[in-house]
Amino acid sequence: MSTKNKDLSDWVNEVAAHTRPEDIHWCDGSDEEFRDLVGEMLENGSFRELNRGSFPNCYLHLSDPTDVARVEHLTFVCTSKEDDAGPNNHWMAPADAHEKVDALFDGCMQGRTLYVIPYCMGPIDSPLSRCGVEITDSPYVVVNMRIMTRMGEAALERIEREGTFVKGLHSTGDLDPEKRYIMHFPEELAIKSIGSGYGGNALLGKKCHALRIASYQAKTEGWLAEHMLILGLENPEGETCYIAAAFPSACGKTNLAMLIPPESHKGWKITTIGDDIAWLHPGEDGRLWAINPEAGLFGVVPGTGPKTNPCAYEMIQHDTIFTNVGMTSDDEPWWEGRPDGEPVTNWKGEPYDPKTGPAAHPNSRFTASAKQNPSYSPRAEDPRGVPISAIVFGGRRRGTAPLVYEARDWRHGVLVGAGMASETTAAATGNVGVVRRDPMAMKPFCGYNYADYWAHWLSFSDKLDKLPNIFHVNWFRQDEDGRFLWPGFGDNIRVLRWISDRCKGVDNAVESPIGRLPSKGSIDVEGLDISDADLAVLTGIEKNEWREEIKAIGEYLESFGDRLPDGLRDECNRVSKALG
Ligand code: SAT
Ligand code: MN
Repeated sequence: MSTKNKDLSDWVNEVAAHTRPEDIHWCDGSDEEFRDLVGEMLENGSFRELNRGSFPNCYLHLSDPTDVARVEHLTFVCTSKEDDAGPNNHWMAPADAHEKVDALFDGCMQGRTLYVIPYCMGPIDSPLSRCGVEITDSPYVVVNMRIMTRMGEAALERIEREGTFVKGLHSTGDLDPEKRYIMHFPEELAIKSIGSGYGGNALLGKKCHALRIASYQAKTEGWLAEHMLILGLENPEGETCYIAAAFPSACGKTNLAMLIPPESHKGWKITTIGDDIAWLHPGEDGRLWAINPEAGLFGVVPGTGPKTNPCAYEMIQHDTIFTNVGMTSDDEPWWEGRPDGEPVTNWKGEPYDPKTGPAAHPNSRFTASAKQNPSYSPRAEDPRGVPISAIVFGGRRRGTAPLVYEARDWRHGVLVGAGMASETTAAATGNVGVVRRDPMAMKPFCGYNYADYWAHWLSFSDKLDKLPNIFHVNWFRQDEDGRFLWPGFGDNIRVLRWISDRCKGVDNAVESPIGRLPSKGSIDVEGLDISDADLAVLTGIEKNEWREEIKAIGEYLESFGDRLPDGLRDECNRVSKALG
């Protein structure tokens, strides 16, 4: 296989001359190709077959122990002007960045196969989808990209028809953390990533293309690329309300997108369109429409069990790639939160000893096709996408942020998103549990200056006739002793119902300086063991805390200087005044 597209064939030849692989393989995305690659990896030991009887077609990959998460300090946005990348990104001049990584790519594929992966982000026949080609020397990346994207022949046909595609060059290099860089060139629609085989650093269709490069493209083309799940909330009458929700990595997007309602909620159903990324476009009807650019899930494994996330638990019993979990004596995958089995080896392949840490790495992942999810919505394949009624922002906050509140209008909603903060998780290397600002959950993923990004968000009030309502939620409120005040998981549907009622104009809220809070009795807590006092804390605000919070948000926003849109500054001042 090769291509009629000259730009693509020239690029592949140029990369091959530079990286000097032994072979070149054009991926067609077939079952046979997948089986061959798996076979090769079983042979060279980078895959282990898991128990054929209980986990059919499941494989375990253990990464290099220094290569288990995204590396934000080694991730760069390389625009010609530093200010275009903004203080939210690490920046390098494009020429310097190319020089730096090109030296590392020199001869790096000797003795290896160079794989050409044409892929499409979004349904293959959707005008909202965008294509890319990833060149990699990692068969692990190929098999993951096959699950995560629409990969192979059909994507190549679309690329040949359209002519444009994002160029992503990847090599695992020698996995030396000192020689690891994830470089983005938004002006060239190009990515160069070397030295890591980990998901977010290596599956270039995901965070690198569908968020960093796409957010930049979306800015110029008038749409939004967001770190959001998309779910359908279906009521007993069969009506569906589509909700897009942004939370930082490892804060429960996958769980929320696949929620199973508790017994008390007969007739209610959640269907999943996407669990991580949403591309949002203004539709001809004046509404905001969303597609999920991905075709699979790359989810956190620990904590996945029949109680916390029954859908994910079911979907990973077959045809799944496990990365960095432990293993039982009968070759089953094992992770903290799996209700049965016992680990004998840990994620490093060593004998398991609880004294030396967990069996599964806290950021261990599963890769599985979205279609294996029992709550999968066929609307995920709809080329038009789904119409969004509500946008939800959320973080992991011990204090301050109530269970749920609604922004008074779009401009206020943009402030709510821009003011988001969350405790850090194991999805990126660095300290865990530190509160940091993570506007719209895009801190690691916005491919341009946040100030320009907020201005772009604000501009949607002119682009749409029917703006989605905007909300903020926090499932993680704790008391002084660290006890969680809200049960979370399946019971979060109670909050989603309040949100969907708000979108319909139901009178269920009271005004407060920070937005609309649930009125007394408006959140259904029937069957929950929750005290009135806890509920009051969850649905109320502490004005003093919020004065501090708004002050901190204002200071953070001002750190973006002159580029900060006036609308956002004015809105912050308005809320600050309202708090008195
Ligand atoms: O970036 S990953 O795709 O590896 C997962 C995440 O951090 O959201
Ligand atoms: Mn994510």
